[in-house]
Amino acid sequence: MTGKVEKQMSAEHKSLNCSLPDAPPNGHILGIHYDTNGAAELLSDEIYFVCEEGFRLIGSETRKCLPNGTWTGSSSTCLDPKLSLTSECDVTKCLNGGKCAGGSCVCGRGYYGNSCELDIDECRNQNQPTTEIIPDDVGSMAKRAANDNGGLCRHKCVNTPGSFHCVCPQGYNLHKSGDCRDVNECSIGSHNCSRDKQCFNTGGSFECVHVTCPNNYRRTSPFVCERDSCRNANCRKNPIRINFNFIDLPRSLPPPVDIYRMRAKKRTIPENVRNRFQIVRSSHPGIFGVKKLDPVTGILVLRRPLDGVRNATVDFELRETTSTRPRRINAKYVTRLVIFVSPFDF
Ligand SMILES: [Ca+2]
Repeated sequence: MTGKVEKQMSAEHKSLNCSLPDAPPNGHILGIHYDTNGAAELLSDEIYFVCEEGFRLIGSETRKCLPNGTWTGSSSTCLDPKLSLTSECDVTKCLNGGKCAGGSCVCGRGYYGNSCELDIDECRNQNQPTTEIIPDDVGSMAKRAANDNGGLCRHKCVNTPGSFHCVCPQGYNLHKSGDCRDVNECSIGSHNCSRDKQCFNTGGSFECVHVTCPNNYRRTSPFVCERDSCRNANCRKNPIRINFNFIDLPRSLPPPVDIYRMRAKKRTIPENVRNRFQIVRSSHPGIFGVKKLDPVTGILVLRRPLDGVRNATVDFELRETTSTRPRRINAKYVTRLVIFVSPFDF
């Protein structure tokens, strides 16, 4: 039975308005309900083709009705394995590598239409969350890629006649799965950092980093500044040590996320001593917060999205105090976190 089917789906779906294809000879279409008047109604936006026993399905097993009134996939045929693929073919009719079977064209990968004259735009479904509406004709590699990252390509999909290819931004290599993998410029030596700086790899790029210690501090290793001996009380209020750490984050990190863990060197502390973890300086107040995991461990947490932030600096302090009166600060240690945010989600 053929006819035009219309179905009003839930609010987020548009009305389905696809012409129902003919059931293949020696086969059936599933996913359609016929009322007592013989009117067809789609049970969902998908239909399924099955062949009678002994016949082999050629073409799409599943087709989905798109909002523009067309079906994904290509026409389906139930082929009698006893018949040759070309027995009834008009070889000039099926284009782009399509084969004729049962009087109609079974299209090669990347094409659809009665004569396989139409190119499947694989990139149209790039951002769909599942493989469901990717035409069956798309190769299994593309489907695997779609499963990996919700689209055929991680970054950009370029449709071509009968196929497609993926493009990555500069600073990334394209993987065969369609994923974009960061180039580590620091390990392959393609960075241009001068000798007095260190290369730090980031998503899509790299940074040349250098630590300058504040006055009255001495650099004791590439990323550690230790306070010199103090001559007055004011000096003793400054942190004993400043550690520098560099962090690379993707743009769309969904908060809350633990960013950095700070542990006191003293794993056990006397009863009258408390460790306090806090942010004492931040380039982006409100975006980061602190939680205390246990008496000796504090965690810097991303509390708000990084949208638009490219670089951030946070001074994360461990303050050791006496908990009995008179309260006294025994020591302060600061970790200066320099955070680089990738312009992409990967
Ligand atoms: Ca990089």
